[in-house]
Amino acid sequence: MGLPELNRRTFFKGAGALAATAVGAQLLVGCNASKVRGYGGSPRALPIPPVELGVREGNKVHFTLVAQAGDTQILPDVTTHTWGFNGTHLGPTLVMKSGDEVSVDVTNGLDEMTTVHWHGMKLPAVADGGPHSPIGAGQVWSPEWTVANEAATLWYHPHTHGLTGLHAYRGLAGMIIVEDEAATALDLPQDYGVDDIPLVLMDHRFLEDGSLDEEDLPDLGLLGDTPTVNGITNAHFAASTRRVRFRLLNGSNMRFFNMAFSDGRQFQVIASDTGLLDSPYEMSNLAIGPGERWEILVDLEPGEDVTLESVGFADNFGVPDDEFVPDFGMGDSFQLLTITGPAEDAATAPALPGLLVKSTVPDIIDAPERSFVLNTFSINDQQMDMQRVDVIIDHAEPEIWKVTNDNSDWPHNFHIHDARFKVVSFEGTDVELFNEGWKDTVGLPPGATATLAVEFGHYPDPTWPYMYHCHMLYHEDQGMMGQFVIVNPGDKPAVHLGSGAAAAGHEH
Ligand SMILES: [Cu+2]
Repeated sequence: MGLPELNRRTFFKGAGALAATAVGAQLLVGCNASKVRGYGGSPRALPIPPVELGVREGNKVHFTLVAQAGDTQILPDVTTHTWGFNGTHLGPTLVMKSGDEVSVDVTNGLDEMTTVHWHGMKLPAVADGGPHSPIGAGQVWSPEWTVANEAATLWYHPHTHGLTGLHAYRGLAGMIIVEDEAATALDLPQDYGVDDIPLVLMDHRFLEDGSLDEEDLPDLGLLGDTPTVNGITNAHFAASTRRVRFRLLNGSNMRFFNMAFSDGRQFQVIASDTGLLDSPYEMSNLAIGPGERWEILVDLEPGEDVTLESVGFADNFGVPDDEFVPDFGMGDSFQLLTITGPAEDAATAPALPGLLVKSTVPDIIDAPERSFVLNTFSINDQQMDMQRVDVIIDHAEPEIWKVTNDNSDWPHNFHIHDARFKVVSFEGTDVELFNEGWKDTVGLPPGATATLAVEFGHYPDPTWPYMYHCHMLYHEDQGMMGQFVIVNPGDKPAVHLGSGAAAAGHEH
């Protein structure tokens, strides 16, 4: 005697519409209109990942990271078994300066192997932390490099062969803030945790007992249904200033967020993945795919309430919205962070700087051009092979990489290690993505071709490869990844890559 199917559907549609107007995400719980769950309980203060300045002596700075397991209160009234660095969940924000000589001791306190990759950093491949740099349980890995990057928001996360998604999902992820003198001199909010706020965006699925649901969904892997910010649901930020800088990091496995404020207000985008934009761009919504970062400024009136949301992509990110296509969640809408404005007497925000950095574009006249065609779980019809070199770069100049999403109904994206790039053209799709500035990861709606002018860090080494891959982590773990080696002119890659000698059965 249940409701007729038609009525039930109508009811769900109505509930979805209510939730979409942000009357209350609570309504979403147990409702099928959206796959995304609302928040349980009352709002909790946004946790700010601890800042880690390292042990500094001049421009030498040493960091210590310990990967460990523990229990964390992601949900309001139950604990979840998670992984983290220097804590039970996520990791500290590492702060380093351009030109610093960095060393890190990464101790693996877990009971299984993992790796740590410095996403967005130009650095020698042996220090890059890809799948060739496993850290066994109880082992310590100690990479060193000099920070060649300009001021930017980068991050670190595992890059374990076939297990990157699961390890990140369990909580191994942290932010890196690179500072430089030019950026510090700008009149931008830069008081960490006060007006300069890291926001690590993720999504998870939970079982009844609060533990993480680690079952891969067909084609979607660990796409979550419950959004978290800095490791909790239903986070609230009480601003103390009228202008706030949010450093957005999409640390999710598979989800594209479409950031907007509940009242549609405009905000200023000031930085992309790997550095400041030439000038602030006023936007009212902004896509951020897995692995990407954006920095935004938002102005707040004293005492007001506003919510940072992810809203459904109007065009469903170019993904057909039908029963034959997996639901990548492109139409989902949900609240991420409720925000309260500052006190009445908070100082007025200064005028925005008109110019942030002097824009440069890589010189790509006569640059070598390569194509990468992404389809389902392969790139150029091949899947990841730890001992195959896909690309040899034997020079220090920029290259043109033409990257195509050849699937008609799946989204992908593309990340290049040891590099920064500018998107010089974006074709083959009606989806409009904001692609200004230096990036290391670009979103690819179905059919899209992004032409990238890529600058690589030049650290010739025939033995250690770098990765390029889809940063939708289930895709990466299914083999959607290739390897490039940077060598001196005329040199060839080593016969056995990285720890390949051991892998091939040779004794050291
Ligand atoms: Cu992909």
